[in-house]
Amino acid sequence: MSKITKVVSRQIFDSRGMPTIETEIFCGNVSSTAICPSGASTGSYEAFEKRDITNKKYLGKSVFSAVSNVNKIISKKILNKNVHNQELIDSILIRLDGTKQKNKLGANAILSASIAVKKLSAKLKKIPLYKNFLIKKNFKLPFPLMNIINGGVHANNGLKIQEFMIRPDKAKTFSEAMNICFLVIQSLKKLLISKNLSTSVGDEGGFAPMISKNEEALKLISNAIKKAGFINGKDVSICLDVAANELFKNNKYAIDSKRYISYKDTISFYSKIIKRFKIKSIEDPFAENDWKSWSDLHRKEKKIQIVGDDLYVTNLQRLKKGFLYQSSNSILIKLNQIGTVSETLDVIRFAQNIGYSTIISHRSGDSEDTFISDLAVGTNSNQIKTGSLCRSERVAKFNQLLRIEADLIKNKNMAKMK
Ligand code: 2PG
Ligand code: MG
Repeated sequence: MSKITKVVSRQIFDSRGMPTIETEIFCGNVSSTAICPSGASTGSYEAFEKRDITNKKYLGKSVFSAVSNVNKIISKKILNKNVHNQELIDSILIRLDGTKQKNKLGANAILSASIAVKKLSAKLKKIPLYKNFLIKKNFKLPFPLMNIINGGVHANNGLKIQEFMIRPDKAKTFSEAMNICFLVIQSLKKLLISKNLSTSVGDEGGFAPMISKNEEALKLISNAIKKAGFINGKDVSICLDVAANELFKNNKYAIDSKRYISYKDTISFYSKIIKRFKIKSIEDPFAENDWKSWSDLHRKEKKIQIVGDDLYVTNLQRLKKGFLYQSSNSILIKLNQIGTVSETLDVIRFAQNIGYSTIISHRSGDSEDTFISDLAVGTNSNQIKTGSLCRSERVAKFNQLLRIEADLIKNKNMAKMK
């Protein structure tokens, strides 16, 4: 039994308490559900998220029209289709919408159906979800890019840089990686308490203390790494997501203070903190259309992982342009930026072929859905960004990776870090 027999969508809530869409797909009495995540710092080339902007019931945030698009339009077209034929189903969804950014049906409507199909296919094959992607053997677990201080639009503390993360570079297994992150987070918590700073958290579970200087956050983190018994830049590296789209005006950037400075001075600022705090990875250092600044930084800081998020928006055309301009060496992968599983896999395949690292990512508005954990392992992506070891919607992804690790060990397929 592999024909889709029923498709049902409903409005539920995400981790910020905002409405989102969940779709359940059935083959007979077996079903799978998928929940669409939602971003706060979005790129303008992302696929369109449909919300009922004129409906005041949920202050313009409800997704009833997207739900209705699944229940009334999408369901009719995918009923009776073979659930294992993901590419065919996704191409039907893409054609049915017919617009470049999925404006008609909404990428949230389309993606919830697309992911549910992928999950149901694995369930019916009776294989773990991570075995239903590009990789068929030699699975590897990803390094967590663990968010430990939140700023930007994910917290209201005045910190300019959106995400301060750590990556446990010396970990040999995923469990060890989690252990290292746990120790650094607990060490940071102690430090914050000792300085009378708040230990409450932001949207992605990282601490959101009332500090407004990037340098202060970086000092706290390098101290926390040291106090936990690790060496910054060796055992554990500091990684950033600047989300510079949010800090860009009139061709200038305000990354480190309220003052807007030129891209050249911004590059000097990056070089300074890279050296001083041994930073290994910077995401979205510049705005989404500022291709030249990206290439200049990439050329100057060859050893640093430069990650395109709002720059590429998981879009093959934009990735190809970035490859041509040599804008970066890494891409952040977010399913809802493009809207279907198949298009996401195409981007991952292309990125890996050109030697980019692929980092599978959550959104700041997320849910208990753990699809991205399986996607990371199933595509041999060497990093995953899914928040901190706090807030159940973030922890759920890490817990799923621990289950996958256990499953691989059970099958004598030792989980190893890349
Ligand atoms: C990002 C993401 C996820 P948002 O910028 O990388 O951390 O944030 O989902 O708000 O775009
Ligand atoms: Mg980002």
